[in-house]
Amino acid sequence: MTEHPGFATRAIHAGQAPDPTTGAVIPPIVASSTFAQDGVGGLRHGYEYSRSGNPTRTALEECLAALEGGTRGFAFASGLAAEDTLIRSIAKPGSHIVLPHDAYGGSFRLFDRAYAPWGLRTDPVDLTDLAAVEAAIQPGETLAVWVETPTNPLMSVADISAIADLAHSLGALAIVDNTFASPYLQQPLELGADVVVHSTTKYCGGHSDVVGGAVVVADPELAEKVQFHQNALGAVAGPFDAWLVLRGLKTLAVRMERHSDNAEAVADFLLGHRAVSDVFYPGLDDHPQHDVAKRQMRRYGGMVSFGVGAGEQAAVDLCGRTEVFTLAESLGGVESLIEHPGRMTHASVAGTALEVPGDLVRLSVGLEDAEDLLADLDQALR
Ligand code: P1T
Repeated sequence: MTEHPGFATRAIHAGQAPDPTTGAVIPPIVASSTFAQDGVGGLRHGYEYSRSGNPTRTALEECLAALEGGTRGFAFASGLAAEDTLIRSIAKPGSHIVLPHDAYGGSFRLFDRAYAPWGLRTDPVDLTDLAAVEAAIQPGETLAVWVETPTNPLMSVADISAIADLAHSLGALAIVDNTFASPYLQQPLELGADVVVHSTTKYCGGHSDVVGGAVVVADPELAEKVQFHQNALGAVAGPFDAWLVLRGLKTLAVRMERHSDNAEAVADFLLGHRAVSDVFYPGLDDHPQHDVAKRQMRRYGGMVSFGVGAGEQAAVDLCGRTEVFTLAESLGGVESLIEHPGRMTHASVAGTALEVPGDLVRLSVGLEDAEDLLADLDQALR
């Protein structure tokens, strides 16, 4: 490869040199759980057992590290498994973590319900308010600021470099969940963050056919801790899953361009519709953090949320009336999806500080023809 290959070149080639034995251009799915040794401890290419390391997973991990500009990448069985392994690599009982007050419900549930009994302390904060973030960081106690940007489902945008600077000045790490933007649209490590996490189930995989997660770290010492815990906890990506994500990554750049084109058209359409009260999309000039988004994102991605003026029941009914948009959880695939966060993806945070508005509808805008997407929304809103 050239000395500084571009994003699409890295997506197609990093970690994926043709197989030295057969010349296979695409990394094989190495379905072996174990690897023959030439005498005790005589490992052929460093592989001994597929929980510790697997060649297909290595290809994905190297590609992820190259795309995020990190030292090491690690692939997991799901986004939440990635988050869990990262947190258990760095936290101990009593550790304090600042969370976004509008994070993905499953991430909040992990911290609030699974970790709280183990003594981890968290504070949900509006990450768009830097004074509030500063006030929430307890110097010497706060381990990290957990950033999700844009957030799921309200699409608020946090200033990654400002938060990383603030966190570092007070002795904390900055961790960014980069799932909504994908590494193509946003590069948190370059902006000063220490760690990136992904649900690779979403844009990285890109075809709604795999559940996976990733951690990419900048610091080699932290990488060693994550590597130890990846093996010790064992929630690794299987070889077939790793292969699917790797295949998805090859087209990430072109997909994100088209997702952004289509989502911009959808956001503009919704903005002009009388049944719609609010449109949440960072690409809109009147999005409250549009300037920050413009600075740190290449484009604004495929996720659009909106409020239905007639209220919660109207929002729920609308979700059942679309035909091109499929009513389903998840996001980031080639096909468009619609969902009601309050009753679906974010039902687990009802009654907490993270409860989402009942009239909110979330769209994962796919790669279909834009005019078909607009016509579908138009008939459903009528
Ligand atoms: O589902 P999983 O691969 O474990 O990833 C969890 C996760 C982490 N971070 C963000 C920002 C996410 O959106 C998710 C998963 N989200 C959905 C399933 C959803 O429909 O919003």
